[in-house]
Amino acid sequence: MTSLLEELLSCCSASQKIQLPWLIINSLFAIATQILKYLLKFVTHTSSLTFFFLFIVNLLDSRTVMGDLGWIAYPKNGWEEIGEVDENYAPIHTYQVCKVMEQNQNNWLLTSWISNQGASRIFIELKFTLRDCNSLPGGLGTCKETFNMYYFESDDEDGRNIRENQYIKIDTIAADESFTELDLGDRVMKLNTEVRDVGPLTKKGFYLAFQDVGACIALVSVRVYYKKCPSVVRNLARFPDTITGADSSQLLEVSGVCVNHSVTDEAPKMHCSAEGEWLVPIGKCLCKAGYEEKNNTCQVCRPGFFKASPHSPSCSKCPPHSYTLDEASTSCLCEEHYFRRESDPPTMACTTPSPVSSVKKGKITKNSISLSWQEPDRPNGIILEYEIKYFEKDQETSYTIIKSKETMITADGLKPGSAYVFQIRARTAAGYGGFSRRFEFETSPVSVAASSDQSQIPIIVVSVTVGVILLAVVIGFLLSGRRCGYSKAKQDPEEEKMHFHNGHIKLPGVRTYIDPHTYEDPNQAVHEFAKEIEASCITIERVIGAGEFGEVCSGRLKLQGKREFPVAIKTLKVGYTEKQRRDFLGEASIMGQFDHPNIIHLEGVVTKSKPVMIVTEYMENGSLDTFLKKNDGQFTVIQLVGMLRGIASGMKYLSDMGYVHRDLAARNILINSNLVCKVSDFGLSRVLEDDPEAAYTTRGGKIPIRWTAPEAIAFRKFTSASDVWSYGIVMWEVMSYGERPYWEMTNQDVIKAVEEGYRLPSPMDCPAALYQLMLDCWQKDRNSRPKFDEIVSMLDKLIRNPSSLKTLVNASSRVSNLLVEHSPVGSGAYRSVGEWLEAIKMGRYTEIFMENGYSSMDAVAQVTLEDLRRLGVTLVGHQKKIMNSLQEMKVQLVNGMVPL
Ligand code: ACK
Repeated sequence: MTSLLEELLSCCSASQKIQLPWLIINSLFAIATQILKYLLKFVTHTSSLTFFFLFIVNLLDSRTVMGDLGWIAYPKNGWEEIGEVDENYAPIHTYQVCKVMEQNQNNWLLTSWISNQGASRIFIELKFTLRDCNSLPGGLGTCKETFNMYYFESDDEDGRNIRENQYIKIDTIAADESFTELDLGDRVMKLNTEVRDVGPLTKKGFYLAFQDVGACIALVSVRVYYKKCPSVVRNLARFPDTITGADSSQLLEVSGVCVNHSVTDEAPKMHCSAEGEWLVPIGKCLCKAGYEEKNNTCQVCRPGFFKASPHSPSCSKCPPHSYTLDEASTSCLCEEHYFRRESDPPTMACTTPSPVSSVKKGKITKNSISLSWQEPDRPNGIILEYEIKYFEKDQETSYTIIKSKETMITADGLKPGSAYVFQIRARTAAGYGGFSRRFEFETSPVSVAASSDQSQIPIIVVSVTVGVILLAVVIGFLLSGRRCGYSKAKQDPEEEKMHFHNGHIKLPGVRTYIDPHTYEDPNQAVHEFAKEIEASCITIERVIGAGEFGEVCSGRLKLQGKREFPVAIKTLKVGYTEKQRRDFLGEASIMGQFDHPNIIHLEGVVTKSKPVMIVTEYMENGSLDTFLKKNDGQFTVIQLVGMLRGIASGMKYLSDMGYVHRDLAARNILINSNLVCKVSDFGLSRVLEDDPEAAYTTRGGKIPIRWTAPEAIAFRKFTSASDVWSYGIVMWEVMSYGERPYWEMTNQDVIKAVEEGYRLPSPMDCPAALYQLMLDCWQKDRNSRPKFDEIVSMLDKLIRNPSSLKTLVNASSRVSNLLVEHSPVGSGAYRSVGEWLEAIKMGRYTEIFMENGYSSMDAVAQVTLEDLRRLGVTLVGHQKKIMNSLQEMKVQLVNGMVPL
């Protein structure tokens, strides 16, 4: 073979001709590998788009095998190994064959047995050079520019002697670039890299074979590998090393195991893609009570600190007048002479009693006793309310609690002629004081003189008593509702836990959003729901944007006993009015009530110094709409669905809490470096709620028409169902990478078109199942729209079964679902196709359009996406520009915007 090459390439020896270039390449490999390593280090440290690191496991790399590869070539004069070593004296296993002058070549090169180590899909990367047949002297009719790759599965090494026809063909391998004598002269090496994958594999290993049928090839390296998703800890759950699935589109659902000292909140799961990437984390673990999260682990609360429930974010210092000497405390004990009610939260301070001392009886009837008392001398703060506990004498186990802001109450529904015991205590911001001593009063006895018929007495007594009790129950219920009170007899242990908010009974375990406006003093609401942070704990680093009330900055927060971490800081500009301060902090009062992985987390507020600040978790990738526009076309459908799933899950939480967002839009979603989306911006709802005129004068000036359901625009019917409509618009924004809904149509035209039944068309390349979900969210009848929990389940189903996302909305149904009916584009807007294309900066396609019969605007109106592709408009951005412009023209026409 060498002599043949010498003839063919007359300047150098044959081995030089093939080896020389790949020796250069080998050194280039070494340099490139080093550069790549540094780059990877740099990227993983600096990129805000940190994806999980993916793992490739080599099963064979011919470049790193030190000894004999053990490959077999036959016939013997076919493939031959070049016995060279590199600069480190490591053998370079390159095989070459070049029988281009001889007819009927059938040269086989068999690898040794390769164990697949349990992988069911493996990848083979070949690096090779191939001689350009045309550059060889004439008359070489037999010269080929391809070779074939085969495999044969076997559980052990016995399969070596199998026949050629038992091998299964993987592919014919062709070179992207073949080299000529000229390239060799210039020392230009055209090294080809081809990767093929094989699967599903069912045995323990396999052989590879390379068949040459008359080409001039040097096989420089063969690398066989499989991919796996590497073990990670995410949301406090550990996910094991997971070998990717056999199918190239398969997503393996993997369950995570909660790390030490953590408990399951929602079953943690992630999906391992065929590419070895972890995608779409679902669920999470939480550090159990007494432990807090640090660096993906749960660390014990130190003595003096406690954490009452897995849902509390971190260990807190024991509240005033309480202590704990143990690690992992879930609550703190009150110091001597300090008290806390059993049902008080463990965050409440222990207080010394300031007890109510003088209690006077007022009016007494046979069923009621009125009491009044004096505020304690040293109340230890402002008294927020009194708690009055009373029970029938000697019946202490069954008692009633009334809460009152006044210093008097009337206990009714009592038995006539019975003694009742009363105790009163006051509550300040620091908690409850001790109960007063016991005061005993008696109801009046029933008068029986009025009855003339003695025999009727028992009946009358019974019916009066029953009537009185029923009346008392009804009155009691009405009163408790009206006063948002807590009056409940302790008959049923659950009942004592019941709370009333705005007249609604709140069931135990279901948290409800409390509108900060229901507080007389908005400052009280802020401090109830948000932690006060000392300004000295915050380092502001840079301004990242402008908020409604002042600048938004990024910075770091260092709380005592905690690691410093990045935060976003919203500031209230100087010279604010009291109303602005109230509105600004109102957002914190709302945000502070939420605790969900898809809702932006409030760290706390600074109100005691200036500037007033709201501190939240930092979201590296900022707002979703800007992020998507910046990364147009760069995510897989599964990644986009993962984002949508997160938003839906956050919205489900808000709707369960009874909170209606009213301004759900991609600009109000923040996204972090793990592509987790979180709902933010809890400001607008307040404004709309209170001011009937404000529907059209909210902060941007207007209600967000394009995102808002028709019933909310028409008669301000904002509900979770109207949030679902907005969610559909967010889906559309996400799938179209931040496109503006309804493009440049005016708000009035949008309202009109939607009222007339038109809806946004499907974004390009959108899975049909997702577009259908959008249309469901945009049902005119709000009761027919899906609920957020249904949306979450539906998206979960799609994620679990990615093949269901493969059916895309095709071009023809895109057209039938256009915002307007399919009407011809008239010649009114543009006089010629050229003028139109120039106007949208696509003038380069004018000639192609004209040559293919699209010479009039009417003809252009029929263009579909497929037509564009056929015409050679292959850039997705250009396809979008042209299709969107066409849609706009159609919309404008129907709305009479464009003169015909
Ligand atoms: O798109 P952005 O970078 O993301 O610009 C806006 C800007 O501040 C004004 O709202 C950014 N922003 C707001 N809250 C946060 C946050 N928690 N983390 C990171 N960026 C934020 C937002």
